[in-house]
Amino acid sequence: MDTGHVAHYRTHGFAVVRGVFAPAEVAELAAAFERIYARALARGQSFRSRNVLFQLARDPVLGRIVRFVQWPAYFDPLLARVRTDRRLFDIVAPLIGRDLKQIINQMHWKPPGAARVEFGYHQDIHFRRPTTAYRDPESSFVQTMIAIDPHRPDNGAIQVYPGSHRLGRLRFPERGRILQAEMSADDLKALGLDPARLVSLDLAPGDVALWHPCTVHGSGPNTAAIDRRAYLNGYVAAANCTRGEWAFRDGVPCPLGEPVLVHYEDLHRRPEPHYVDDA
Ligand SMILES: O=C(O)CCC(=O)C(=O)O
Repeated sequence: MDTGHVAHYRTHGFAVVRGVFAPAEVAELAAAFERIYARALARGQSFRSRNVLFQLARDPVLGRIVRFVQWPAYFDPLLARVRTDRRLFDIVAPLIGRDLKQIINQMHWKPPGAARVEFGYHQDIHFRRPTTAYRDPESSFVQTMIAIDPHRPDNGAIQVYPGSHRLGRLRFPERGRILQAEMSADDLKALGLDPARLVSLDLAPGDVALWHPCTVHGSGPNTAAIDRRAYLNGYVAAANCTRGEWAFRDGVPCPLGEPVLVHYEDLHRRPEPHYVDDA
């Protein structure tokens, strides 16, 4: 694989690798997104079963929608295979090594016309909790995202702030959960950042984007007539994290077994399936 993305990532805090997944593979993934969306929506309310979370929300335009599903790889063989795909390893390993755990496995949707699907500007590093589980998160974690649909400004593409990975942890204005916050230029200005410097991730289906845990980013509503679906897998250098599912041991894919602690603190106290609040 061309490793040009490594230099770009180190300089700018993000990179795009073009054409990683072939059209037929993307079509298979898109079918999985359809299937899982229908399954999540059929619940009628957000739902958790151990690490798997179906997060629904009420959109002012579309009514009830699914915003994301966490850890679909536990129940879907295709998504399980892709999380340990060699190509994702080849993208991430030059940055954080060959022994990798995974702490993000997430499907994101922004259905056509959906208004309330923004992610306010943030740095992922603030969500690597508990902080005691992570050593040196700045240089140990990489987020990846596979575009399922064309990913562009009008359907809610991610906007990244180049070079912000070198700014350390920024103190964002308190706006509650980022998935309920608008992408506000004022948040950037409050931090002394110039909104004109933002770059929109412009992706074709099958492209993989990656970004650093301190890279400032957010994404807006979908005002287009097409979907905006994306499959996110976030990896961490295993030696620097006591949480997460093994993904690769010395480059060898690790299948999922019984769930281990990732984000859901009550995994062992409340393992039974239950409804949770919508976003
Ligand atoms: O899908 C999106 O636009 C949000 C992605 C994001 O900001 C994140 O996962 O940190």
